[in-house]
Amino acid sequence: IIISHSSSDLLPTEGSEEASRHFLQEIVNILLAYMCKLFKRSTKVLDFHHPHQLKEGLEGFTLELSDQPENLEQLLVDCRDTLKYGVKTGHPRFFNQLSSGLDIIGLAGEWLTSTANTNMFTYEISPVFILMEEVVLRKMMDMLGWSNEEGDGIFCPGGTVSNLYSVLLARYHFFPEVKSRGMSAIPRLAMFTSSHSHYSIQKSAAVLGIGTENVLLVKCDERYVGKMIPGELESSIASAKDRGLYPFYVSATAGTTVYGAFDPLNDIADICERHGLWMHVDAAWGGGLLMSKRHRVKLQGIDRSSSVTWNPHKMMGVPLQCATLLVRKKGFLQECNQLCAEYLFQPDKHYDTSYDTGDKTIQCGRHVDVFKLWLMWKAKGMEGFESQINKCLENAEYLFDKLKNRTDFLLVFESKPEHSNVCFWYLPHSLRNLPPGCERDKKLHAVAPKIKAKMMEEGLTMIGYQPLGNKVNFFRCVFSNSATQREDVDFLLDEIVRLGHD
Ligand code: ABU
Repeated sequence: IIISHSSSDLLPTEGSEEASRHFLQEIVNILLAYMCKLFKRSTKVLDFHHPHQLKEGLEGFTLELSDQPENLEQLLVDCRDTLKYGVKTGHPRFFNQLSSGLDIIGLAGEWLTSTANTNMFTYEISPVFILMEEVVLRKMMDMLGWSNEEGDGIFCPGGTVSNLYSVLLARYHFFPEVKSRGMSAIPRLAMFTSSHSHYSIQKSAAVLGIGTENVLLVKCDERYVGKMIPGELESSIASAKDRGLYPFYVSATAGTTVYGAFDPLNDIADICERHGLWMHVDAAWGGGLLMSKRHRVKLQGIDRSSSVTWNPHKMMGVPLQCATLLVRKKGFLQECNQLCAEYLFQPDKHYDTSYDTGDKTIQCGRHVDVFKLWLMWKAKGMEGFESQINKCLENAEYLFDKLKNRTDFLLVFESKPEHSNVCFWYLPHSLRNLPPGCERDKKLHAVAPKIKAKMMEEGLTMIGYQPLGNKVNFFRCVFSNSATQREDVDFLLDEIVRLGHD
């Protein structure tokens, strides 16, 4: 079908149903073709171009905007090109990020959400989605082990914002006057989190005027995958008190970003109880393991937390974005954040206005993130999520076992990964006979970036790297895509060897 109309010939223009159907059908065809290719191993993960090349325009694809309207045919070409030059994060050989994969049901949910194009702030305009949010959040809170009498939550734009909420709530819990009087009315606060925690905890301190200097990074056990050492937390709290600071908040991590470590939640909860501190658990990455009977033991003690971050767009494979903040104290999100804007949250509406959840948040408009998760949960049940999560961890174990037996690779930590993160160095020939130490480290630091650059230029697979603490650049392989198989793990290692050969 040749579509030569312009966008003004589509709905809501009268008599344009057929043209609109044709246009959208063409879009669906483009997306379906993309998806079918995406899961084929012969397809590249990316077709890399430098920013200046994309800006200059490629094969007729231009980012520039014109004053004249383009016809629909051109828009279809633009859609195809946009996907062509993007990164196929759903490809079975994409190992670069914690969120990956492409779930067809989740995608359908996203399409429906965009079609509904509504806002989560009031029941008035989102009756179904608001009630769905309540159902899904309740289910997640049940999984944390919170009773029906406790618990509240909200979908947030990513784990960083969920973590920000947790600090905001904790501060309000101890100093409600801060809401009207500001930081000058309260003592100098101190927060605690592990040295392996996500940078969003420090960012929250910066945003909320607490100051990054007042986030005390607690030492981790480096020999055993980067877990917070409870004794170090205890002494850090004591020394902060000695220095006149007011400790109020601890963020434990369930699934650190790089190593995938789980902090000892029960030990940390004991300390928080002893010192009367708010205990947050950043389970953005690790929360999904609650779905697995085999792996949920790693989050033991999460029921004792005051708040939890859990991102279904990571381990549960829900399309981006889908992140939550769960709070133990009922009604507290509303109390902390409400400003009762009368143009939106009229108290004299004819329905139960406790379902106008918008004033619980620091945003005004809020995207509908719940529907795709609700639909996926319906489609898979808990069992479906469980088996997809177990499979990701089995892939990690498979990679770990392979690396253990290789002399050209070196594991960053020797113990079996707790999550689906596997961290390792590749040792090119020239480094294999060098003794461990500064000289080797200097050279090793350059290896992963060089391999990654070639990998992106060739586009057959993708994996991330980073330094951490005193460890020079190493690869981090993460599994969250249910399409990934063992053959893809084998391919990744072969590819690193091929690109890293010297
Ligand atoms: N906290 C965002 C996760 C980034 C990553 O994919 O490593």
